[in-house]
Formats: sequence, structure tokens, C-alpha cells
Amino acid sequence: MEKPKFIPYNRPIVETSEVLVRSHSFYEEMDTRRTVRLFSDKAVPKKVIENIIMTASSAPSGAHKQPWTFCVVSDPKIKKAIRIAAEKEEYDSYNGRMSAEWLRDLTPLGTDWNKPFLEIAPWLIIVFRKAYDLVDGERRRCYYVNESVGIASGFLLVAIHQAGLVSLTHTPSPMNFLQKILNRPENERAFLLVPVGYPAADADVPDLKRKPLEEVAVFY
Ligand code: IYR
Repeated sequence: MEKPKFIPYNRPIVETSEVLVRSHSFYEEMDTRRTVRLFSDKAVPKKVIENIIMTASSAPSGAHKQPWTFCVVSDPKIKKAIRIAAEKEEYDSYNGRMSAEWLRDLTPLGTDWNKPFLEIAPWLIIVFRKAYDLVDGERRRCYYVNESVGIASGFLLVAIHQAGLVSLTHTPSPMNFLQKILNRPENERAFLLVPVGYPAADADVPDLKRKPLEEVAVFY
């Protein structure tokens, strides 16, 4: 076995009073994040997308395999192909595949099978998870892939919000059409589709309330 190489962890210690301030102000900032479905077509520089992807890719992952690929689409022809394929699946889902309970649960969100944001948002980031790694054509294991890619996707959403942009976690189901349209290798599976951009001038969001601490945490 190779000896592991360690380096000092020397991020400066933050005073507890300052930790309190920072944790509260970050919570307040994150609490203003909303899933937005009405996008502006206003351009966003590619460098911004590169920065938020590097933030996402800084997430922890099983055995540090970073089992993800972020596919980024701005080409209108590819966006259109994705929209057509996604709306076909969504139409079938909303008209028979989803249960009555599921449809009822979605009523407050006002969603339906129409997905215009797939063409309007300047960027689509499609997160792929790697079921396994392919190194010179050989299979190598990845670990806790769903957990790892879920955490990286969370980082991605935080980075988008922090930059001042909006996003939406879109999960057309089934999603294998994305693997085909984007010509991904056999080890990659579509995980999440995240349009990124500025909100439309008239964007509105459902009037949702978040659960209070007592409902989401138990202290022992
Ligand atoms: N994937 C569909 C349906 C949908 C499902 C859930 I759970 C949501 O929170 C929102 C939508 C769609 O994107 O419309």
C-alpha cells in the first residue's frame, strides 16, 4: 500500500462570535433562494458557469472519486432537442404516469408538462453521475454515487444563488434521452437538469413556507 500524503489544514480559526454572525447571515442569504421557472434570455458569461461548476466539483465524494460530469448546453439546436424530448416524457407523466396523489402534491407549484425554460434560459447544466469510472476502457468502482452527486448538485445550486442567478432542479422522467442527445459514454447516467440564468422581469414563485427548526431537527 502507498503511504497517504497529508498536508496541513491551515484555514484560519474563526472566533465563535464571528461563527455565529456568519452562520446566521448565510442562512438568511440561502433562505432567499427560490426555484424559479420563469427565466430571462439575458446572457450570462461562460466564465460564471465555469466558476459555479468548479464550486460544485469541490463537493466531497466517496473515496474522492468525484463521480460526476457537468454537461453545459448553450447551443439553441441542442436546447430545442432537449425541450422536445423532455416535454414528450413530461406529457406522458402528467397524463397518466403520475399518481393522483402526486399530481395533487404538485398543484401548489403550478407545474405542467410545458418546459419553455429549456429554450429560454441561456445555459442548461445537465449533471451526470458516473455509475463507475472508465480508465483506459477499464471499469473502476465509484462509491456512494447518489450521495456524492446529490451533494455536488446542492453545491451547484448554492453557487448559482450566491452569484445572483436563479435555477431550477428539473427531473424529467425517464431521463435517458439526455444520455443519447449529449452522446455520453455508457458509464454516465443523467441525474439532474439545471437551467441557469437571470429571472424573467415578471417572474413569480409559489407562496411556500419552509418548516420551522422544530419540525426538521431533533437535538439529543
Ligand atoms: N418532473 C416533473 C414533475 C415534478 C415533480 C416534482 I417531485 C416536483 O417537485 C416538480 C415537478 C416536472 O419537472 O414538471
